[in-house]
Amino acid sequence: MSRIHRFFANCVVVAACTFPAAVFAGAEAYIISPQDGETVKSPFVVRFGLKGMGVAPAGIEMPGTGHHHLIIDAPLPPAGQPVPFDDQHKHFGKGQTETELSLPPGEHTLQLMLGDHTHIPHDPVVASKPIRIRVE
Ligand SMILES: [Cu+2]
Repeated sequence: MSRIHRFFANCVVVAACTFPAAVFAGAEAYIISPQDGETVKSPFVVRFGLKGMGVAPAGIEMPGTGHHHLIIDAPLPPAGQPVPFDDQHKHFGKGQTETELSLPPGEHTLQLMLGDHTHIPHDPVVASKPIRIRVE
């Protein structure tokens, strides 16, 4: 086990690392699918992409990690406070990197945002561009 792996393993065990939820340089969240402008049928799968940081379950404090939030038909929630829990703000606190979604027919926007172990957006915010999709 490398030193860095051992460090992260220790963090998981004690879940009490004192490092801030640092954002790694160049961190980027993006929606792999569907594509911007795509027409889909419910239910459809949304795949989450993340570069430069890692995914960790909610509650696990580890530098350079977070969990995904899918923002549906809503603007990005405010910085510095927990992401709301409702139908427009879905949390993937088990560390999921995809989800199956059913939305009513029509135009919708989807945006991905990373949050830390307490569901607070990173600073600076790590979020995808919003995509527009059409549900048949
Ligand atoms: Cu969350």
